Amino acid sequence: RASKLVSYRALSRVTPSRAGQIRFNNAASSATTTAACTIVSPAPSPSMACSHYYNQAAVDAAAAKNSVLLTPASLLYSGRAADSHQVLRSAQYLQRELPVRIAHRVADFRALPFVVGCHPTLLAVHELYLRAFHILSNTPTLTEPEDEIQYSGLLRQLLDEHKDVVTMLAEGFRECGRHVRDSGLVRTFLDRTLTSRLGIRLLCEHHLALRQEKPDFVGIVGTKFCPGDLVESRAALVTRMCDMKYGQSPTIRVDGNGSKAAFSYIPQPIEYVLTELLKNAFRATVEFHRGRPGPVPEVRVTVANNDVDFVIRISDQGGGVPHEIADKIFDYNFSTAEASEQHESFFDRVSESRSSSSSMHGFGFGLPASLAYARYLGGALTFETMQGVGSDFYLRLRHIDGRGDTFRI
Ligand code: ADP
Ligand code: K
Ligand code: MG
Repeated sequence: RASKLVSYRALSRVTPSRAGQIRFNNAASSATTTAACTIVSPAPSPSMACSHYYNQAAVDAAAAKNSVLLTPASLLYSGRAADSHQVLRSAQYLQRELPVRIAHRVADFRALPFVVGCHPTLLAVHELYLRAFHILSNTPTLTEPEDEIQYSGLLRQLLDEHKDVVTMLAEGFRECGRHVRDSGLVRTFLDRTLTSRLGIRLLCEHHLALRQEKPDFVGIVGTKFCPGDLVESRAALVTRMCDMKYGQSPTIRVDGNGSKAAFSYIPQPIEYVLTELLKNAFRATVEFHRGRPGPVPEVRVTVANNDVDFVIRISDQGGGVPHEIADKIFDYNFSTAEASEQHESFFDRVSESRSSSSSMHGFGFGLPASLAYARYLGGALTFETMQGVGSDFYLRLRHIDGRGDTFRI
């Protein structure tokens, strides 16, 4: 038991050096030490640096395996009776599964064109994944409840380390995406990286949430999810940001038969998408009506609910999407935010950095990421726009406890 604990402590101090070796802090051999980790980063020689990213037999082996996807129904079912035995089993699943999924991400980074893969910010993300891979694939086999506690601590730490990955990808691709002639390649990479990351985080957060009792939740699945309430709370956040930036904001109206409905769903990804759509609607409304007297027109959100799916429509009177950019708004990194504003714009400092929905405005990631998430959830994100008046964005998602197939995480 003692030796297992020591190895966990050691793992949390693993530092991938620039030259490619994972070094354990020597101090870790003493279980009581509090010494900080040492970062071993000798100046890399180019060949060593490259071999660090490409010579990874363990990654290759894991990447050759298929991942085991779960349905929301199975999360709900297994989570309902979450005693310490179930929680341990959930951790054992993650212990097998996470290295495989992370190895797939690493393989995708390696397959990027050279100029892109060498961008410092993208290389830093690649490195984060490699580090997570080595940490997670070197954890001692989980056999007892105490092991699970240690493992969960590690997961929480890794979730935190990876929280800015989307922002880093957005920044990185903004600078080097234009060097890639085949734009489909970047889109495929980002769609896959973002949705796979979402899945990994959902699984980890589900596991961590299983350990805490939260009313009306089984892990990450809300058993009384109310779309109208979620819209109201995201709108409150976006209203604050909009007021801060422009000194005014549209009021919000929520209606439709689904606004008061309650059913089982995983709120987290919708939270992200709604925030992005509301920010866009608020921004368009305020900018279109700027300089005109009186309050700006409201943003109306309508929720329709039925046995098969539910649809959330966000309607604004922000002047619509101009013809010449209508086919570009779903492209990664396409944005009409002023270049000079892109860094300090309030849209950048979006929702809580704790959530997976990090701030994206100004990077042009809001719509494409939302579309990727909607599709990952087996749904759709579409829009209609009336140039000169405003736009309607429709998010359509299938029920997870309804008939028919659901998505898999
Ligand atoms: P960002 O918000 O960072 O610019 P998005 O992907 O969210 O990136 O949106 C891309 C672009 O689409 C915006 O810059 C804006 O020009 C346009 N757009 C999005 N939503 C709306 C809307 N509701 N009304 C008008 N234009 C919009
Ligand atoms: K965009
Ligand atoms: Mg946006």
